[in-house]
Amino acid sequence: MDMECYVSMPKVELHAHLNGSVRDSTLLELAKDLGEKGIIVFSDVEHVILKNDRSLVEVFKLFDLIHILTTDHNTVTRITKEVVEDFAAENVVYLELRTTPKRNELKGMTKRSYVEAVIEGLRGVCAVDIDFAPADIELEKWDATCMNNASNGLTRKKIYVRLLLSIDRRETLEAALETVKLALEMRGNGVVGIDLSGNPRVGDWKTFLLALVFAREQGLRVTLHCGEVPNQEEIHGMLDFHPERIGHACCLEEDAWNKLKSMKIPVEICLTSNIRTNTISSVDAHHFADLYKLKHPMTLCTDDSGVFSTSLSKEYAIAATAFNLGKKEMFQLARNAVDFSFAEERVVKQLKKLFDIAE
Ligand code: 6MZ
Repeated sequence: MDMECYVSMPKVELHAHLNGSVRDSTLLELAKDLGEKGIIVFSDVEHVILKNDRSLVEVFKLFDLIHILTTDHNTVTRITKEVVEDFAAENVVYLELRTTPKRNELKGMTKRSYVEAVIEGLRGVCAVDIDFAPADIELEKWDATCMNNASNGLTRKKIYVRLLLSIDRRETLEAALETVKLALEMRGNGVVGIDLSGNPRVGDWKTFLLALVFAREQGLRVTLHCGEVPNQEEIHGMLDFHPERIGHACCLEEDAWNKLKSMKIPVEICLTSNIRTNTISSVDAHHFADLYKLKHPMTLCTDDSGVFSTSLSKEYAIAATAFNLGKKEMFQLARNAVDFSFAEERVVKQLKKLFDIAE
């Protein structure tokens, strides 16, 4: 299969961080602008943005820089629109986009206004049809309009987008609870769940347990970054919490592996991210092969397509080559991801229909 095949195939993205998925060109433009205003020195950050090989430590330093560049309302709206349009352009039909609500007093930004700016970005998507469950639109009418476009020969792409709000491991329990409450309020605007992420060497995941339990009790879906570093006590604790999905699952020792496999928790696999950050030594050594052989539920994801210069199509191409999988297997892998999405039944049904048509 050539690259074009992976691009044209419908795909589902379940692990993409908003600020990790920003185009380099946008970051450079924003950095130039802040450079001209004397807020940063452009020549100091240009090579940081364009650098390709990064350790896990460097990745989190880069996020601190990206957040300086992106955290005002208009920029959050702009990057959301661009990220969705980029995924749609490579035929991602369902995107579960995650982002950490941020407070920035200098910009008059609260966690709520941050999320509102993200939603404004979804509203602003115009290159494709988008369904992000906005509270003020009747969804059946929306579906009908899109069908109408299709039957009138307007071959516009369509993407379903749902949001996860992330808790950063640097936060306090109070801040995490604020994020969960915000997610509950924003459910009508397509927020479907909570993610725990951030530098895995910072903080203790148990700090957030109460917030995660509260999220689950209130019907939000939960995914955790688990096993990006070899902290076996944390990995066991996370698995025992039984999240509905986990991200990465790289550094699990045998008993945790066995636990994960017997619990059948779906894994969000991020090949390029794991290799670039040296979490896994090479693609051949990646646990994808083991999980695939066992038919363990899993899905290919980009993690941070901007930071790691990748795309979901590229991740499919890498997996197909490394693990010797054909077109049929790759299509099935993409289709299986629909079952692990946190979208409502209506969307799951529509996506399954879409895959049936494309087969
Ligand atoms: C853990 C990660 C991550 O939320 O500002 N993030 N957390 N492991 C990773 N693997 C490399 N990649 C990204 O997007 C950026 C934030 O997502 C989390 C980090 O907290 C990062 O600051 P948002 O949109």
